[in-house]
Amino acid sequence: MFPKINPTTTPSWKLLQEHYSNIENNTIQHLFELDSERFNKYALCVGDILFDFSKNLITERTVELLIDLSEDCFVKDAIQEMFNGSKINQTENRAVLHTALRDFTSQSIKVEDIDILHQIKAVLNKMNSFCKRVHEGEWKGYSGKNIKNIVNIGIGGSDLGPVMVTEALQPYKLENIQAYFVSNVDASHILEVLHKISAEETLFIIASKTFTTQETMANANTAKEWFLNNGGNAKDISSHFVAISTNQKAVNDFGIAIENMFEFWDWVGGRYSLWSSIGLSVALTIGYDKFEEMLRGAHSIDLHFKNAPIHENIPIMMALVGIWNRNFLNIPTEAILPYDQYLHRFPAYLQQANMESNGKSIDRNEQEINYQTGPIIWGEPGTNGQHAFYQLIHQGTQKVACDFIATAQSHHSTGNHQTLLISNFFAQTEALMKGNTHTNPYRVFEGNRPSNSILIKKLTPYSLGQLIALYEHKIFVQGIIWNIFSFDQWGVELGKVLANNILLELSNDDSIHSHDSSTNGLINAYKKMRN
Ligand code: G6Q
Repeated sequence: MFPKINPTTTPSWKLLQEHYSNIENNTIQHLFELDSERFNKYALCVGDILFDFSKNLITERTVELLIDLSEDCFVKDAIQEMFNGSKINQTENRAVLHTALRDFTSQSIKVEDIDILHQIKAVLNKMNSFCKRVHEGEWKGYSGKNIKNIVNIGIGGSDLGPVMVTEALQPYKLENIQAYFVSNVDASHILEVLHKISAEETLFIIASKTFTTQETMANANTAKEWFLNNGGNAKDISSHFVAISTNQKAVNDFGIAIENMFEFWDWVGGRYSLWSSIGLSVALTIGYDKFEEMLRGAHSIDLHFKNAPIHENIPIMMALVGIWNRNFLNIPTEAILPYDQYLHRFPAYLQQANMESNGKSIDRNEQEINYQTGPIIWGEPGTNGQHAFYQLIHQGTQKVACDFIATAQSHHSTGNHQTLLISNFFAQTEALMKGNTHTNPYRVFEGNRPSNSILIKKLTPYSLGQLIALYEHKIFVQGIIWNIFSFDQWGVELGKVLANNILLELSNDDSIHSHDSSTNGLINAYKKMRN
C-alpha cells in the first residue's frame, strides 16, 4: 500500500507555505497583465471538455510545487492501487472499484480471486434486456397495460446520482416513460408521487445497497401497501417491484423475487454507485444504450486520469488547485455554478460526493488532523444564483472558490437564450477576478476572487459521464493528499443509529429525561404538540 503521509510534513508543503507568503499580496489580474500566455499555460483539454484554472492566484512556481506535493504524497501510486482493486478503503476493508463498472476494455479485474468484470457484464446485460422488455411493452403491468411510470425509492447515494443524471439528460428522455424519485422519509414525498400515478402502469425500483436503510424501507413498505390497496394483488408484486441491492436475503424477505433483483457489490461506494445497477432508473428513462454511453464517457476520463502526466491531468490539477485554495489561501468553501439548467442538481450531487468523502478529521494513521480537509460544497445554476448569493461571492468578507461550468451548445435554439446565458458566465468569472474601482466605497469590488471554468461542447450522456468522473477523481486525489479515508462514511452510519434510538422513545407519551435538557425539552414539547 502507498505510504500514509501527513502532507504538512512534506518538503513541498513547507515550500508552498513560503511561496504563498511571497505571492499573497499579488493579484490574479496582475498575473494576467504580466503574462499574455496565461490562459494557454493554465487551460487543459480532454475530449470536448476544457478546464481553465488560470483565474486562480497561481504562478508557474505554484504549479511546480503543487505537482511536487502530489509526488510527495504518492498520488500516482494511489491511483494505480485504486484501479488494481487494492483494499484502499481500509476502515471498511473494501476495494474501491466504481471505475471497473465502466471499464469495457480490461480483460480481468479481480477482487478476492473473483473476476468482477464477468459479474459486471452479467448485470449490465440483465439491465439491458429488462429495459428493452419495459420499453417494448413486453413487460406488462397486472392489467396488461405497459409500464408508464417508474418510481425509484432510495436515498443518498441510491438517489442523488440517478436524480441528477435523469435531470441532466432530459433531452434524451424516452417518450411514454416518466421517472419519479422518492427519498425523504417525510410522507409528503411519496404521497405527492403516488397522487400522480396509477398502480397498473407503475414499476417501483427499491434501490438500497444495504436494504436496511430506515427511510427507504419505510417508503418501500408504503409503496407496497398503496399498490395492494389500489388494484394490485400480492401475486402482481413481481411485475411491479424490482430491487437494486447487495443484500439478497433482505430483498427476498421484502417479497421481491431474486430474478427481479439487480445486484451490485460492496466495492461500490453508495455515492459512487450511479454506474452500477443503481443507474437502472437512468437506463429506463433514456434507454440502456445512452446509459452505456455515459459509462463510456466516464471510462475515457479514467484512462486520462491513469495515464496523463500530472501537469496535463485534469482531475489531478483540479485537486491541486483546490488544495491550494483550501490549505494555503484558507478558503473554506467551493461553489459549483453550472450555467446549464439541465445540470441543476449537479451541485447537490457533488455536495454529497465531496463532503461525504472528504469531510474527515482523523488521518489514515488514526491521528487527529491539524490541517484543513474537505471544503463546504454548495451551489445553484447560473444565472439564478447571480440574483441571489453572488453578492457575497463578489463583496462578502469570506472568499469563495468557484467552479463555473457551461455547455457551449444548447439543446435548444430558441431566441438568444444561449448567448445571454454564456455571456453571463464569462462576465462573472472576469468580474470576480478583476473587480472594479469606484468613488463610492459601496460600489467597489476588490476582485482577486479565484475561479475555475469548465466548458463542455455539449451536454450528452458521454460528456456528462466525463464531467462526473473528473470530479470523482478530483475528490480521490484530495483525499490521498489530505491522508484521509475518502470511501467510508461513519458520520452517515451514526445518523442511522441515532434516529432509531429516539424512535423508540416516541412510541408513547411518557416524558423523556434521558438526554440533555434541550433534546428532552424538544421531544417532550413535540409529544404535547402532536396530540
Ligand atoms: C453514500 C452513503 C449514503 C448511502 C445512503 C443509502 O456513499 O453511504 O448516502 O448511499 O445512506 O444507503 P443504502 O443504499 O444502503 O440504502
